[in-house]
Amino acid sequence: KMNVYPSLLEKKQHGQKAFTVLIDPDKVDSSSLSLLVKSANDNKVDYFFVGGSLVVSDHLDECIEQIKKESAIPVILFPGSPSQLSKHADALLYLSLISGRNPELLIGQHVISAPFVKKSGLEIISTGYMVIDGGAPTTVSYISGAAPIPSDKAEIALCTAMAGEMLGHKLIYMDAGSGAKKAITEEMISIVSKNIDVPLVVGGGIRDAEKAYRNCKAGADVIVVGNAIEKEPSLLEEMAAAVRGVSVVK
Ligand code: 1GP
Repeated sequence: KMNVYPSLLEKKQHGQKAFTVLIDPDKVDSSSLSLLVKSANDNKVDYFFVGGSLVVSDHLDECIEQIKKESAIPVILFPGSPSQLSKHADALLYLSLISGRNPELLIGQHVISAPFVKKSGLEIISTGYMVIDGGAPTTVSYISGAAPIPSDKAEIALCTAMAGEMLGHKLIYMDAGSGAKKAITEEMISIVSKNIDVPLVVGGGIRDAEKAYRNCKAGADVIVVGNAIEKEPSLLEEMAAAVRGVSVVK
């Protein structure tokens, strides 16, 4: 069952980009979720991320069970806190907020939740999580109590990602935060991706297929979109096509 990370590595080896839809359990009900999942199936979305900085509602489990019932697309937990665990998911992004200097989010919460995480049986994907300034405070930047990396300081992002990789993280996730005003620049994506070997996940404030395409060209391996698709579900199709369009066909 532990095959999400190997699938990411394999895509990267073959020059294929992955498109991920972020689902915030607070923002869907079972009928909107059904429509979204159907569209994701039709457009061959690669992964679902489920979670968010704040999950207020208590239907995370239900939401994931429904996705698993209606789709074969792997479900990866993207937890804002250790309470966002579900045994119905396929894998867990085990996030350490390496861009911040809040020890709780670097290691403290991991220590507290380790026995539960281990017992969950989920595939654990150690992820160096980097929050990049998105032009205005986002939920993640506020909740984390940690300064994001300034959007024009590509060299800070670069050194942070390099350190994260050398510390053993299996993924680097650069996130401008959900609903970010400004998405991460291609310049930053390009510098970081050229200097790490692990897959690079990029998300936050991606609103159109063009930006998704340019991010992939710049070196992102996985594109994550939440907000834009929540607001305009028809965007899913063009975005998935744009991401696939960058893949090297072999
Ligand atoms: C947020 O990277 C994700 O953590 C996706 O952001 O909702 O802005 O697409 P959006």
